[in-house]
Amino acid sequence: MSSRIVLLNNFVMFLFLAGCGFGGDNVSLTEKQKTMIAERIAPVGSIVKVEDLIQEKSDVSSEMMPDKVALSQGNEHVVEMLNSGDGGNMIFDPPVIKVSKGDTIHFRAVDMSHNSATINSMIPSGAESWTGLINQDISVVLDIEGVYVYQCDPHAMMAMVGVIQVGAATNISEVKIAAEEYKSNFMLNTDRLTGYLAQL
Ligand SMILES: [Cu+2]
Repeated sequence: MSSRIVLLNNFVMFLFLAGCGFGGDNVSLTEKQKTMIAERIAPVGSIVKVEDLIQEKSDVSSEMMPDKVALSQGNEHVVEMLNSGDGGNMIFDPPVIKVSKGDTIHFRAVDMSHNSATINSMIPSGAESWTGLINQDISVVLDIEGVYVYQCDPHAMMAMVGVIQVGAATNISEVKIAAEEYKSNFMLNTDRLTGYLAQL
């Protein structure tokens, strides 16, 4: 190929580029066109930072965690003994409560064949146990701080249990260990007690 043809090729290429507006001088845009171009080249969607993704992920996992139970107001609290409630069959309602030291809990025999009785391995040391009669209301005053786990004796195998936290959860680690062992008695609702304790 001769050098003349190469030069000619370069010249043609120059004309082509100039015609396309890359020459510079003949490019003049109206404000509207500039705005349109700016909109075209603007990033699509919002910018998501890695930290935000991590935050979102932890939000999702916290949704899967049970809600923590808030301190019940007042000094007297009612727990109903039910055949069926929001959380399933053979259940105390509410199953988990946080109260203040010295508060009274009234267990109400709303449905038949239930009672409320403490489980000895899962009450604070020095606290008094209680054993209600079947079909009878029972009220207890809780003066010792800590976590109390109680059950309905006829439905213990169905994990008809309840949890009361009085003041600070001083014995929570002992109760959690005992609960892991105790849940081998459950034939149904085997994770109920673990779930209840996680709400404290
Ligand atoms: Cu029961």
